[in-house]
Amino acid sequence: MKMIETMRWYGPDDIVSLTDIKQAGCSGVVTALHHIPVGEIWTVEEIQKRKEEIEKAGMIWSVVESLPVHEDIKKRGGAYQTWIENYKISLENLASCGIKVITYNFMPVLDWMRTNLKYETESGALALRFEKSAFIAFDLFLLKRPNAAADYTEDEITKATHYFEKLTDTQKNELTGNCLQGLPGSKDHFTPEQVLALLDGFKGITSDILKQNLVHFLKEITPVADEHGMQMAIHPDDPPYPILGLPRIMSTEKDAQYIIDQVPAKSNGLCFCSGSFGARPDNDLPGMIKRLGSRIHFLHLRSTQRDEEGNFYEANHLEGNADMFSVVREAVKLMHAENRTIPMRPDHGHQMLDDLVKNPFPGYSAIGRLKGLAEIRGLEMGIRKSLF
Ligand code: DNO
Repeated sequence: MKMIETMRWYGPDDIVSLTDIKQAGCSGVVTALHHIPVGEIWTVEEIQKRKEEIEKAGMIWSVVESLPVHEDIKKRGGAYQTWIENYKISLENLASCGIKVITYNFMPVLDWMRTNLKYETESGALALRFEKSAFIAFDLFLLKRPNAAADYTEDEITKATHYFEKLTDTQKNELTGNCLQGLPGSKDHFTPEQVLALLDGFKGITSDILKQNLVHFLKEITPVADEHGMQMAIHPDDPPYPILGLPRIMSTEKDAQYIIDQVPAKSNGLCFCSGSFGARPDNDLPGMIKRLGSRIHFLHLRSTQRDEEGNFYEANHLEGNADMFSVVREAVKLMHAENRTIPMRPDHGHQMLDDLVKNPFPGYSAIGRLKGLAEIRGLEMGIRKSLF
């Protein structure tokens, strides 16, 4: 049993083409209908159109990433019941087109967060980085979130203040732009005003409430997913801890286990992202694969390099803190034990070589991902041949 190799494709506007993905050796594509507003129904017609485009390029649409969850569902307010009903219809429509692995996340307001999208690594290739002082400086002095200071220690605030004092106006704008990236697949940025208003909408939503809202959502949608033999794959929080005063509830093994215990439906599982979980030293990545086992429906393979201050950057796929050998070995063993294949994608990649003069979606350049995929492919083959 071998992992199904895929790459993410952001659709027709992506500068990385389906031909590029095919040449990287992928049999599958991971994509979403990014042009459909969050909450609206994905029609069979729209799904089919995208599916045919992928099949014409000689691959299959293996995984949806993401079928996004409307913010009202996360708050269990507004028109959340309508959005849940729409979600179920989108799932049915996807299933009727044969697309059955669905990634989503339950991070309020923002998806992943980095402070630097062009961090120069030792080789000269560029990586995504999260620097704590930069983020705190953004929160306190650029976003100016009310009461933000209460979330940080005195020492953290002093460091962030020093950091901020050294920034030029251009650097301040860049930091704001990096932190306010729009949702994946969009080239639009949020404005600080928009984000402050969205954050305000989550006032009073504690981590416990958000967890209950996730459980409620899963209880609603998993019967539909089960009926159609689908696999729901929740993506972990990135970074895996609360930010901007928002709760984050999918950051650890305990968090994943909690939703599985609460909603044991067969379809309820996760997208195991070694990069997101791995940004926390207390997440034992290979152990998590072993224990979460059959609940792992999709793999994002990437590594981060952390430092003691809580900063991290995205390392080469086989380097950094994630023990990629053990991660892939556990994945190989899991597939063998359960006699199934798991789709995986090399998550992110450095911006390098010819991609340095292009403008790819952050983390999704062609060459860096190609390199990551090739390295992981070799690692997997070596492990498989040595084990079985
Ligand atoms: C970042 C991605 C995430 C992921 C979503 C899933 O590169 O891994 O944006 O797609 O969180 O819903």
